[in-house]
Amino acid sequence: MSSYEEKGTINENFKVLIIGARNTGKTTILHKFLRSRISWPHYPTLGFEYHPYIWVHKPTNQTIRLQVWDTSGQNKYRQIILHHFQRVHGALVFFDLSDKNSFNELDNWYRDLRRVCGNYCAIILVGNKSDLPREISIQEAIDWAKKKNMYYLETSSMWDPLKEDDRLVGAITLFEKLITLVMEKHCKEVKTKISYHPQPRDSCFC
Ligand SMILES: Nc1nc2c(ncn2[C@@H]2O[C@H](COP(=O)(O)OP(=O)(O)OP(=O)(O)O)[C@@H](O)[C@H]2O)c(=O)[nH]1
Ligand SMILES: [Mg+2]
Repeated sequence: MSSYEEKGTINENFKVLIIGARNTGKTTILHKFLRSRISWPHYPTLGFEYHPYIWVHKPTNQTIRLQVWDTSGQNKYRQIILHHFQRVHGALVFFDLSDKNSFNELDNWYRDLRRVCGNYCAIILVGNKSDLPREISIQEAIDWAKKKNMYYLETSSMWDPLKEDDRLVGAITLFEKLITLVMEKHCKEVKTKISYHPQPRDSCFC
C-alpha cells in the first residue's frame, strides 16, 4: 500500500487508455510521462500492458490513482483491446505526424472506441513525432478532430515533458490536459477547483 493510500488522500481513480496505429510512439510517450527508463532496442507492445500510477495532478492539486492501459497498434489486436475497455474515463488516440498511414487509420480506431465507450470517455487526438518531417499538416489534424468534436494536441518524445506552448505539449502536460478533461466530464465536485481551462488560444479544442 502506498503512503497516499495509507493516509487516505487519494482523491480520484481514473482508467486511461492509449490507442492508435502501431509505431506511433504510444509506449515511448507513456514512459516519458511515468519518468521511467525503457530498455533499448525498443519493442512493440503485445496486446496490452497495465501501468498503475499515483500522481498529483498539478492544475487541481488532486492526488489521482491512474490505471493506464498501453495497447498494441497492430490491427489484429484492435477488437480484443477495445472489448476490454468499456468504462475508461479518458483516452489518448495517437497518430504519427510523419506517417500518413497512421493518420488514415484514425477513423477505425475512433469508430471502435466510440462504439465501446459511447460518450463516457474524454478523448484527445495526439499527433506524435512532431520533431520529424511531417506528412500531416496541423490544419488537416485539426479538421479531423473538429469533425469528431475532439481536442487536438501535438507532442514529441524528444521534448521536455513539461513543455506547454499552445497545442505543442510534452508528455506530462499531455496527461495533465487529458485528466483535466476527464475531471470536467466526471467530477462535478472538483469542477470549480480546476485552475486553468485546457482550451488553447486559437481553438484547436474543436
Ligand atoms: N523521432 C521520434 N521517434 C519517436 C517518437 N516517439 C517514439 N519514437 C520512436 O518510434 C518507435 C515506436 O515507438 P513505440 O513507443 O514503440 O510505438 P507504439 O505506438 O507503442 O508501437 P506499438 O506498441 O507497436 O503499437 C520507436 O523507435 C521510438 O523510439 C518521437 O516523438 N519522435
Ligand atoms: Mg507500444
